[in-house]
Amino acid sequence: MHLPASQGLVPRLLVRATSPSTNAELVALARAEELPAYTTLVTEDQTAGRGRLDRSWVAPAGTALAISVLVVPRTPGGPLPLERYGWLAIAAGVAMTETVAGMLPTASVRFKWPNDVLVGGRKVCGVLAELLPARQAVVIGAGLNLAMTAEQLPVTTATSVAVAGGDPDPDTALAGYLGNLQRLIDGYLAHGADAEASGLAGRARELCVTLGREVRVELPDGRVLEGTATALDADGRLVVNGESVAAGDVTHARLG
Ligand code: BT5
Repeated sequence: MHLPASQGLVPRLLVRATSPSTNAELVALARAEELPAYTTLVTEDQTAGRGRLDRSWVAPAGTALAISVLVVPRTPGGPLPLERYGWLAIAAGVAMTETVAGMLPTASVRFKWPNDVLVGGRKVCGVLAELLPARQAVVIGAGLNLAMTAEQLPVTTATSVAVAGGDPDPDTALAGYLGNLQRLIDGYLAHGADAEASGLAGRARELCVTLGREVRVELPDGRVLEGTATALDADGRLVVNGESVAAGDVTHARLG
């Protein structure tokens, strides 16, 4: 893969011809050796991609990017408190939403809390953040559908940059994403993990398709919460019927 625009945007860019899972590979590397913050591992051929809750992420070789970035969050006051980590994954969703919007200027590109990027209501990217407790770091993975044809889409709810009519250039996508991600996360951390003050919360609200919708949230403990999603709270949790939810599967009752 030829990535001239992306090279130099991060301290270390590891490009793999193939990888079982860029998240799994970067987590293993980060455990084994000291890596600089924003070390990035990328491939166009991920063979055992991971979604959340043991689901899988699937893309034919050469049609998508799997990107994993090591984030080592430090605020001016010290390490990032654990409850403030939620904004890091949201920053990745926002960064990718901005990137895809730049590649598809006439499309409706929106962020679906907590981890999806949608084009015209269809999923073009999923984000998976995996915490490394010992190192107080997190690996943030993003799978982006680029050159997939309509026939190659793995599920009917998916789309790709090419299907949406854009130029599926991996270097444009990666450079845009890495630039946006570092700007958003560095700003958030420099403001002492205050998402409101850094502008991250405002940007997320602007792009988030979930707010104001009737939603059904399947919580990890099996409970189901139904109601209107009204806000993102200070920790990046979704507020539904006045209750904050940290992670769950959100279905929009009405998509429009
Ligand atoms: C996600 O999970 O959306 C997170 C996906 C993260 C993938 C990246 S790629 C780089 C890094 N390395 C990894 O191993 N993973 C990360 P979730 O919300 O659980 O969505 C998974 C569901 O999305 C699946 O059950 C399918 O229904 C659907 N799906 C699978 N592949 C897809 C694709 N290419 N495009 C759209 N939807 C897909």
